[in-house]
Amino acid sequence: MPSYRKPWAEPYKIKVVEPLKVTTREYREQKMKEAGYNTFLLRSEDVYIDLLTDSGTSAMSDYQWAGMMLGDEAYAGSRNFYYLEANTRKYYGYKYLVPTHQGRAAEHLISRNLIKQGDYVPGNMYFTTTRLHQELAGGKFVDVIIDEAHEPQNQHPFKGNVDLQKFEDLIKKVGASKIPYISVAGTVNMAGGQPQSMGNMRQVRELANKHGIKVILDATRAVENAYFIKEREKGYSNKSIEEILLEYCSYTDGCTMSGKKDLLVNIGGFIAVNDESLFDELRNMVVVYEGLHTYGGLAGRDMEAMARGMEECVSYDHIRSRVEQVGYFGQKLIDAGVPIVEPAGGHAIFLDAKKFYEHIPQEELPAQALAADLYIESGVRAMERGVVSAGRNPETGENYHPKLELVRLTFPRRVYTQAHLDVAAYSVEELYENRKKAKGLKFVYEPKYLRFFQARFERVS
Ligand code: PLI
Repeated sequence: MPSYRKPWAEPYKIKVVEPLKVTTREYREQKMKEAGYNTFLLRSEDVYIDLLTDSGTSAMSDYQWAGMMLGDEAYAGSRNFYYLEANTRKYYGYKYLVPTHQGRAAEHLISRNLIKQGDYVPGNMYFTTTRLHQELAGGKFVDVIIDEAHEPQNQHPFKGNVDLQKFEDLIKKVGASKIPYISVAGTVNMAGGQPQSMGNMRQVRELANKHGIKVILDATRAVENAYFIKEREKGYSNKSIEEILLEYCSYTDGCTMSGKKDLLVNIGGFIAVNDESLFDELRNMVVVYEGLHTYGGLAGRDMEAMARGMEECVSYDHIRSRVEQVGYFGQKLIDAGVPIVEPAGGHAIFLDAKKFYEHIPQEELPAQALAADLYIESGVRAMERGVVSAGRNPETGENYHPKLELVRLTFPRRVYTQAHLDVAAYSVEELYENRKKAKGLKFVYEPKYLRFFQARFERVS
């Protein structure tokens, strides 16, 4: 027997490669300055290892690419739509499907349909686009996630859980008639990719039922959530990912989906619901904003790739490798003493910028500065998930001050090897050793909506 632990390997081999460009520090410093210290404004060709997002950046399989050739590009009634509809029923269990071009389009439609001016929408932490659509529809988002989710080093295995007491308190305070639905995500992106337990989802359903409140799932990374349930929750270790996913969704009335994550495609999304009259409304509205209800802004080939991605993403070997790759990276940073959100999330590792750059106050945007510095020092691209992403309260105009001030290193599925991860981890560790030299940033341009995408900054003197 060898003296070391049995290694694991990616459950795929590489058929097509895309060369990476290696640049110098001086070059990157110049590019970061030109991009206003916002990693979203860099050109991708200037990035070495791109950990900006796992959204639409995954590698499709040969099976998915083969499916692209079977695109039925009819305006109405494409066969790829019916296949996607059948697979959505099979894997997620919802009766009715409305395709959309991506997740935020689904959020737009569901928010416009269900939320009235003055309503409240509780949720297990906000997500940027989700909350914005709720607000634009006249709603007010209320965070009802458990307190542990806001503590980076808290080891709770299900930091994505809804705090039922907070949910009940809100119902008592504003009345159930002002709460059209609770917005539940599994996993929870802004909390660090943390999962929600099945038991918690079941209890959310029970409480919502008592008051006639709908439960709408953000199913974007529900397969990753199912993997954590299998690994961590009593009674689920012998169930398949498919069984867990179906049970999880069964406690909800419908979902919005960004297919660009779990579903292994570069574009695509949908809404799926069980209620026929809601479906009728959504199907009617999709033709105004997206396209006919059998394509919703997608090409037939995109729907085919997404339907096939659904089949692939529930494979245990796939999802285990995907989540464990993230865990491997996280463990390397923990071993090196770098402060991260623990336990490791499903799609990303989040650096705790408040601790990493202890000397930079939150008003000087430590996470934004850290993401910029990481690119300059190593060519690794990450994303701010702190005060810049949180934006402003639309009523008061004040900045939201999230407890979590994070930098997200996000892993595209099936794209990078363990060697890339080692290089990225080394880069973070090196930056951590030199952290004392770092300086903060200030806004020089701030767009009105989702400011983190296009804002520009300069160094504070
Ligand atoms: O990027 P979209 O419009 O396909 O999906 C929006 C969206 C909805 N919910 C969740 C949990 C997301 O993570 C999400 C998009 N996330 C992005 C772009 C990300 O980088 O995490």
